[in-house]
Amino acid sequence: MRRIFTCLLFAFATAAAEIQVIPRPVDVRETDTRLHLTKGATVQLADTKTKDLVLATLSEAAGFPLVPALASKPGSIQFLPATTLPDRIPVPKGEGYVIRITGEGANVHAATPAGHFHGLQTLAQLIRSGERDGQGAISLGGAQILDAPRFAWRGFMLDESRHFTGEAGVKRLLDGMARYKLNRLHWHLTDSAGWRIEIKKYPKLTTIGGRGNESDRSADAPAQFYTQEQIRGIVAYAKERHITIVPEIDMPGHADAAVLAYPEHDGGGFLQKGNKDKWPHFTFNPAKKETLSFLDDILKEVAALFPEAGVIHVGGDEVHFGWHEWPKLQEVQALMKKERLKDLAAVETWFIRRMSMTINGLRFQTGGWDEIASRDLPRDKSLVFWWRHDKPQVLHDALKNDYSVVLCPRRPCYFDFVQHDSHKVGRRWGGFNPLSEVYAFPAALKLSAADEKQVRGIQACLWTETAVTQARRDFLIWPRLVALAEAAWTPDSRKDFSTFEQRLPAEIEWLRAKGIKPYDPSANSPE
Ligand code: TNX
Repeated sequence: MRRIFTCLLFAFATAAAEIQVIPRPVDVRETDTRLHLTKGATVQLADTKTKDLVLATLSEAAGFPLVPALASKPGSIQFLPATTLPDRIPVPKGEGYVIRITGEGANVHAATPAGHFHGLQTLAQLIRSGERDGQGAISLGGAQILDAPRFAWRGFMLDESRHFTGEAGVKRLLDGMARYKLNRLHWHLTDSAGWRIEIKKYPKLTTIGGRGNESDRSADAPAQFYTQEQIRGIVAYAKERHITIVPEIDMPGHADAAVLAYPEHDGGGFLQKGNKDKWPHFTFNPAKKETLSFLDDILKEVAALFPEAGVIHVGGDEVHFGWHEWPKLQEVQALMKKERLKDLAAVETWFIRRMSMTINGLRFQTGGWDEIASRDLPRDKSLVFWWRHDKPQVLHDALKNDYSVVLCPRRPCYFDFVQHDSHKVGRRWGGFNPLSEVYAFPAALKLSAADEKQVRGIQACLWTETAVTQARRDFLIWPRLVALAEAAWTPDSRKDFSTFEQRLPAEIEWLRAKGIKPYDPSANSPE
């Protein structure tokens, strides 16, 4: 009997030690006080700029409105500087924060607005899961939470070209990312199926290049793209949520939509023989001065639209100049002679270095898929995105050669792969990408401490060839992105898939309340 009692007590104690927060915080200590939040509870803000978002987030979590405290009056919830903590508690830095919940109130301490914002997300999750009494008051367990991210880059890539998401869908995605402390949206805005970013100097990029998508290639398909005004709005919306949007303009390959609009910049494509349904893979012309200036002009407008992106991504993936019949060979041979380039691979390197100089000149780092790691770019001004999971050597060489790297290998980070063996719509490659493998990433890579210093972070990528509708995109993204967020934030020592699975259902509910249609692993909801 006594043993049973001890076991029960133990089970209760461990259950109580798990708070309903994703990503799981670094250090949680519970105390035996309780905080009662009631209607009219007040919030003392750290700055008034973010007032509406902070109050809306907390009020949504509580189910009743919270009100801002007057400057002179401390609130039930207070956002305070890091320096106001008692001496014995380590001061949070950067994106980190400390939350203290006592009988008197909940205080969020941070050194930066991003730290306060992440603390806000934790507190909102705690409030939502707090105990309700009959009158709607919420009781929160006393706690001290110390938290900070493992990786600086916690990202998600969205392919807008193959199928277009649009403003409302992107804002909803940003809301979800913010809740789980993700901080980079890598925005794949151009590809062969459609050009989605308005460029004032070259309007046909969107009016012609924006037409259609992977499912509809008819010439009279409507153009789908973001105007510059919409982009500014979305960038500001993301910024308020401490998410940086990093634009990608894919070049020199994946350029069909652009060269359809401006054929004078066509670097020659190739039609795969015997495969008429495939689009030709057009490239930009590396040998034409006007094409390089055209791309410079585009990059200048992109830089102005994303002034705080830090990185402009140039793609650089899957290009092979000169496949099959190549009408541009003579022009390119002239370039090779002039620049002393020995082969077509050297032309690719020359091209990426040339565009990288433009980007660095605009004071951005050059991002690129892992092919750029062999282009000998300036290490401090470049960022390599490792995607070829079947080529681990590419990652190790990039690290050995001192590049900073974002890890997004197809397995398990590509969300166009199915997440359950019963799913049919989506890719597989010697397996698929279940929630548990996304969660466990990147432990299997066995990165050394030195490697990890060069790893800026991790990200998931959604390519949208098969993701035709928003419901489909939601199903592929969620809840895997929740798992990726915990993998990006929480140190290995605190990661635990079984508690994650217990914390997930409440978040599936939250996602549904936002109008998102996630896959539900506990019910194996149908595709
Ligand atoms: C390869 S991943 C690509 C994308 C495709 C993806 C899925 C990468 C850098 N390039 O263009 O969408 O495979 O088919």
